[in-house]
Amino acid sequence: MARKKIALVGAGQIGGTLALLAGLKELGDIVLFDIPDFEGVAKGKALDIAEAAPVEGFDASLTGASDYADIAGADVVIVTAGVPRKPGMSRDDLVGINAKVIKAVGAGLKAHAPDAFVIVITNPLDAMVGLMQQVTGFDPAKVVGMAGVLDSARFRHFLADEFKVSVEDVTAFVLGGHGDTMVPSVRYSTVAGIPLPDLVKMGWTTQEKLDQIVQRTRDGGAEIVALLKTGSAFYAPAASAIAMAESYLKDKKRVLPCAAKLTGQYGVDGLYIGVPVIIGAGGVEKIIEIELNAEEKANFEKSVAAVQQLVEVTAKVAG
Ligand code: A3D
Repeated sequence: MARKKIALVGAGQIGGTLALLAGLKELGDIVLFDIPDFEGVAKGKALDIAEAAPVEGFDASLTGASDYADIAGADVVIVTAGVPRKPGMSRDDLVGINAKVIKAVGAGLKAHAPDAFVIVITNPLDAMVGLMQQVTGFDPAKVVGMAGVLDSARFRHFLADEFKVSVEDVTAFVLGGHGDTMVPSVRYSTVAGIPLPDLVKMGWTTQEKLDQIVQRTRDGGAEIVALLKTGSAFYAPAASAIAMAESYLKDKKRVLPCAAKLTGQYGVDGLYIGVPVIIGAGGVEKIIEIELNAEEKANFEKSVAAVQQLVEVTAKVAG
C-alpha cells in the first residue's frame, strides 16, 4: 500500500514542527508548502528533517514546494498559513490578514486536494476554519479546526503540575471558541476518572487554585506569546494537530475537542465552534452533545457570541 500524503500549508514554526512529528510517527510522505518567497525555507526544513530520518529511523519522503500541483492528492492537509500573533496583538487583529490567506489557500486546496481531511490552525481559529469550509465547499466533516486539543493539553499540564500526577492520568474537557471566552469544564475534567470538584472535596486542591488554573488555561496562548516575544506557541499546537491527523489516518475514532460545524447541537446552527467530536476515517464522524449546567451554558453562549462577531468581521473583510 502506498504511503499516505500529508501536505503542510505554511512552513513556518508550526509547519516545521508538524513535519518533524509526522515523520517521527511515520504518518506518511510530507510536503511542506509555502509562498514562493519562502520556498527555500520549505525545502530547507524538508531536507533538514529528511536528514534526521536515518538517525531517528523513520521512512518518509519530505519535500518543499510553493506550487499547489505538488500537494495533489494529499490525504491530510494541515493549514498554518498566515501570520501569528505578535505581543499586544489580539487574535481578532489577525482577521484582516489571515482571511485573505485562507481564501487563497482554500482555492488551492479545492483545485488540488479535494479529497483531503483539512485541519486548520490559522488564527482566529473558529472564523478561519469556517471561512475555509465556505471557500472550498468541502463536506464540513472533512474540514475541522485545531484548538481544543491544545487548550485541553494546557489545562491537563497545569492540573498534572498542581496534583503532582502523570499528565497521562489527567483528562480535561474544554468547550467553546479558541480565545479568551473558551470554556474549560471543571466537572468533566478528571484525574484517573475522579472529577475535579471531588478532588477539591478530597483536599487535593482548593476552588481558588482551580479557578486560577482555569484562567491560566484561557490565557495559555498569550502567556507563551509574552515569553517568546517573536511569535506564538508552536510545539504543543503542532502535537495537537498531529493527534487529530493520526486519528483520521488510522481510523482511531478518538474523542477530541475540535472546532466543528454545528448543525443545531448546543442550539447553534451553521457555526464552527469547539465541541467534543469523534475523528475517524470519515473525518468528523460524530459531534458529541453533552448537557451543560446553567453556568457552562452561559459561558458557552458568551463564547458563541464572540465567535459570531469574528465571523461577521471575517465576512466583511473577506468579501
Ligand atoms: P509562522 O511561523 O509565521 O508561519 C506561517 C507561515 O505561513 C509562514 O511561513 C508564511 O510564509 C506562510 N504563509 C503566509 N501566507 C501564505 C499563503 N498564502 N500560502 C502558504 N503559506 C503562507 O506562524 P506559526 O507557524 O507560528 O503560526 C501559524 C498560524 O497558527 C498563525 O495564524 C497562528 O496565530 C496560528 N496558531 C493557532 C493556534 C491555535 O491553537 C488555533 C496556536 C498557535 C498558533
